[in-house]
Amino acid sequence: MIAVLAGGVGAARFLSGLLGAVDPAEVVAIVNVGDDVELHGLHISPDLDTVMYTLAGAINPDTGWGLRDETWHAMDTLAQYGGPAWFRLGDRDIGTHLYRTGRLRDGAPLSTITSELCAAWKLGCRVTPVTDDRVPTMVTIDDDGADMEVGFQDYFVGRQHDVTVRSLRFDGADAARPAPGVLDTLATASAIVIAPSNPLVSIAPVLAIPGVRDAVAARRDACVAVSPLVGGAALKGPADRLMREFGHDDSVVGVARLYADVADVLVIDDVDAALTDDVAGAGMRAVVTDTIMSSPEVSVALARTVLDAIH
Ligand code: FO1
Repeated sequence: MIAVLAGGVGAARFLSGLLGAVDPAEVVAIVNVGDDVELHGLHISPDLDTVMYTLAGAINPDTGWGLRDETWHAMDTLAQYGGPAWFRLGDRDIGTHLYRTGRLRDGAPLSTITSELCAAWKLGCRVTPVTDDRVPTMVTIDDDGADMEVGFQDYFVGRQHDVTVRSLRFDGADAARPAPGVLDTLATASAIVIAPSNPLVSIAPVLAIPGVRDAVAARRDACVAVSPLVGGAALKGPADRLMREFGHDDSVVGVARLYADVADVLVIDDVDAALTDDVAGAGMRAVVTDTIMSSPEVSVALARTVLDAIH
């Protein structure tokens, strides 16, 4: 088994390359649920859906989230009434949230529902939330000089992550339990990969579930991380800005310092090759390659390099 700790878009692209490099039945994606949000009475799991839709070949290529060939009639109607339409749910995507929410109301765990959804999309690999419990990421932002705590999607989409973040909290994480199979998978996987996702708001909430960080650290020799920062910048999202705001170096060296206790190797981009020794100084062996997944071929090549780094 190859376990992949995953956030959204970057992780989904990496996973798609991995499925081109190994037997999909060997892959388990362990996905962040800190981004999950309840809106209109619906339970939305953006990272799970981004991974699922990408691996199904159904992702919207323009946005990187949601479904391709989407229509927006429900949101347009909601907006017509003056309802909250800031978080855009496409008409087809709403079907996923209706199914998930209905099954949650029936008492089914999120991991079971995720397996049902992935089976319906005929995915060859396993996708699981890191936990079946609710662990919403809460973001304290600077609101005109005052601290204000908001939900993750309020920060990320509502405010376009264009605000100063003072602190982050994974609400309920201390009491959460890993989803069935997560700890066993981490204990027995031949490789653990930390996908190129935001270390602070995508991977940290995965590692925050009790037992997960220890399980990964116990397999440090089998764990490889892929840097989401390339030349000091995030390809998508606020990873670089958040790294600076939290006092970390906004480079592969800062990423290495965050992961050195759980992973042996950090895969960095060619443009960061000169930082190889600094990554080593931070406690990780650097492997240099093209990490910008601009085509399926690059994603597959990256996945092969990642696996070669520990085997
Ligand atoms: N991101 C946006 O920037 N705007 C949206 O309106 C939006 C809606 C949305 C609906 C469903 C879904 O699964 C994801 C959605 N996202 C949207 C993406 C999401 O907010 C973030 O990309 C992730 O949470 C960060 O990983």
